[in-house]
Parts: sequence; C-alpha cells; structure tokens
Amino acid sequence: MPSGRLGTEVGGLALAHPVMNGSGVLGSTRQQISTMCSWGLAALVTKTITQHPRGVSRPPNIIYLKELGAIINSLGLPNPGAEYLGELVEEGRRCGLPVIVSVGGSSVEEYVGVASAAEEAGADAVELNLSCPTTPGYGLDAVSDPRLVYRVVREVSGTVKVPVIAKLGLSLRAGLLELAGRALEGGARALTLINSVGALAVDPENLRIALSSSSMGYSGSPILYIGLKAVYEVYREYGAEIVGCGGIASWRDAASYVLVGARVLQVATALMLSRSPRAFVDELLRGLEDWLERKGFRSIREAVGYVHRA
Ligand code: RRO
Repeated sequence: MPSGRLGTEVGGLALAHPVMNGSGVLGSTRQQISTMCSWGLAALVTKTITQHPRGVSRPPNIIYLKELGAIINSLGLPNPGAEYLGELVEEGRRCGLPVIVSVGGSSVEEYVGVASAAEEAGADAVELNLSCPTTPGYGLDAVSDPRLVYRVVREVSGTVKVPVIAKLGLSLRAGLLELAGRALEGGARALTLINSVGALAVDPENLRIALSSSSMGYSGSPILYIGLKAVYEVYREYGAEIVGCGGIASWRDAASYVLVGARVLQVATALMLSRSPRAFVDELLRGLEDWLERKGFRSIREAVGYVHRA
C-alpha cells in the first residue's frame, strides 16, 4: 500500500495515491467496475456515459498495436446510459473507492442531465468528456469550440455540487490553450489532458480505411510526448489542477507527467494491454515512491510542476 508520500488531491477530492484508470473501454458494467476494484487504483473512472444507451460501432472497431503499446479505436461511445449510473457508482463505492463518472453528451442539456444523474447516484466527481474523437455528434465533434466548452462547463458547474473536471484533447479546429482557458473560466476545478488523438488507419490491401468509421482515436505509448507537451503548456499558462493522461506505461512516464504539472495520473491503454493490471499499478506506485524519495521530494505535491521552477 502506498505511503503518505504519494497522497494527492484533485478538485478537493483526497486520493491515497495519484493513479486512477482513464475512461477507456472498461467501466460500463457492474462486473467491470468490480474487476477494476482489485487493481489497486486510487479512484475509479467509469466509461463515458450518455443519457441513452449506445451500442458499439460495427466491427472492425479496434486495432491492438501491441508492439507499439498502442490502440486505435472507433468504439463509438458504447455505454448503458444514465439509467445504469446507480449500479456503477454503487459497485465502485462498495470497494471503498471514490468514483468519478465520465459524462458524455451531444448537447449542453445532455451533459447537464447526465452529470446531475451521476451526482444523484453518489458520484464523487464528474469528468466531462469534451474530447472524444471517435463519435460524430459527441465530444470533439460537438464541442471543440471554446464558447461551447465554456457553456457546457458553466452549466454543469452551476448545477452539480461535486467537483467538475473537464477532459480535453487535441482538436484540429480549436487550440488546446484556449479550450483549457474557457473550461477553467466556466468553473472546471481541474482538467484531464489528453484524450486519445484523432487518427486514421488505412488498410492498403483492402483499399479501405481500416475500421468501420473514419473517426478513430490513437492512444498509448506513442502519444506520451504529446500529452506531456499539452500538460506542460496548460500548467505554464494557467497553473491549473491537471490530471495527466496519455501514454503512461511506466513510473518514468508517470513521473514526467508530475514534473510538467499533473497531480493525478490516468492510465487506460497500458491497463488494457497489461496481463496483470494489479501488478502493473503496483509497479507504477513503487517506482513513483522510490523516485520521490531518491529526489528528495517529501510529497507528490512538491514535485508537481517542478520543471517550471527548475
Ligand atoms: O468510446 C469511444 O469510442 C471513445 C471515447 Br468515448 C473517448 O473519449 N475516446 C476514445 O478514444 N474512444
């Protein structure tokens, strides 16, 4: 179990250590939440939930690039809908972990509705997924406009009492710094940076794009340095509370995110590719703790954003 040195906090939510799962494929059923409970994470993040249930995109919808530690997906935001929030949150709470509900939407009203339902279900925080690159009409496609980001965050923050975290990503249409600024102005207590990066895989044998949809997200080790740059720039500009996400596959990656400004870390692809998620999380925490000690940081707080002061 982690020592006090790894304790951290985001949006007022105290965490025993900084590692949680990123909202990825898992976290949309009671069984999956229960499985994730045994991984040693500090908090659980659900799959992004929309008002109504959504099915998974027609296959092929995912490519595992194991040798790269990467995944390309076009899952299309499959989830059981807000009606299931009670079940998901209850399961996470049963194992004694804070539960963060990832909230999706195709309109301001949908974000507000799902976030309210999450709060009513007992969620400890909501993370607004404003950056899903795989689903036309949702996430990046719907809200990569700074004014809309502001409106969604402001309306949700004005409605729920739990901390609101805004998950942003890279957009071809808007600058991340501006999106981040507007999310913070709208009342986001923290920012999760970044989502999978919009990408396209092509199958030259079949003369087609490789998945059933051209809206794909690229995640895992290849986006590590892109995520680090995003966190570095946003922290430098705003000094915001940041949840670092994107390509974390080792304690070195995790420590790098902390040094550029992240106080909490999310891991998604590496957990999906790992044969033993529990051992993987354990190794991350041991590595981080050992690193903090070797570098003379008494707490993770002392290391957050250190490169900006060095
Ligand atoms: O479910 C997905 O297709 C998905 C989502 Br909601 C997201 O935010 N990021 C991603 O890569 N895939």
